[in-house]
Amino acid sequence: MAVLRVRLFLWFIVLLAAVAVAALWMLREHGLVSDRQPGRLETAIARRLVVLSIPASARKVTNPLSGNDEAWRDGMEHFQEHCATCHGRAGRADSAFAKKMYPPVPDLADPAIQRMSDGALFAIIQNGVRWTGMPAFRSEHSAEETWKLVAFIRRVPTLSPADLRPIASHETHEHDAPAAPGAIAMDGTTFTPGEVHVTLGETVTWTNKDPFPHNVTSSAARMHSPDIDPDGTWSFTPTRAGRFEYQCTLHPGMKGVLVVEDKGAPGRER
Ligand code: CU1
Repeated sequence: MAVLRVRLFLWFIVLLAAVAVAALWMLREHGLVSDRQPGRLETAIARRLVVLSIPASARKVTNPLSGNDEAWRDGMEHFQEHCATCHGRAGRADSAFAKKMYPPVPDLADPAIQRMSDGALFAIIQNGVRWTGMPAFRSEHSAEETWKLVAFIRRVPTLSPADLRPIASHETHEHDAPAAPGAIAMDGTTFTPGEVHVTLGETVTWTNKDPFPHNVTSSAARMHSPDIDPDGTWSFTPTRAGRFEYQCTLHPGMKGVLVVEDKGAPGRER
């Protein structure tokens, strides 16, 4: 018995040393850059560890809103506000950040994610995942809101563009007066609408609906906003006609187009 134990212990040490050597080798080969894709083994082990870290009792809980066919819609609204920045508007990890983080942001339609139980998804949203970019939302999302998010995650694999669209129109209804032609929302790290046409002399107003700052920058249009805080607005009256691409310098990939038409000189705007 004792011999067996010593043997097991020795094997354990050998295994540990092998892991350490492999880790060191990887560090020297690739450094700690974050825009690499982890290998399949690493992904599988990490996902397994995440699930194992959730108490079995919590994992077994099923979504109390599973009978509610509309819960995912509320979840989607919430998702756009808090999660889309990293997870993408449709949860498909197509945001500007997704592939540049380590571990990368998972595609929520991935079978490996969909196989997780309701309770596991709930726990991940509430508690976050250490050593990843996933924050703990416990203090901001009530249990009900979190279950709605879980309902939305279940919907991700079959989500259609039409499912996503109503929210944009619905949101402008809820939060604001009817959208003026020169009104642009900054929502989910996206300029909406992405392309806006105005006439020279008209004022354009950006409203930040995200919980973090954005700006509006285009040197061609001589347009340089300060960082616009959540719920803040910024207005600009173009002084020259043309088609201007602009962006938020805080979020590479967050881009929009402003077309300023000079009605006095038709033909020039195109
Ligand atoms: Cu931004």
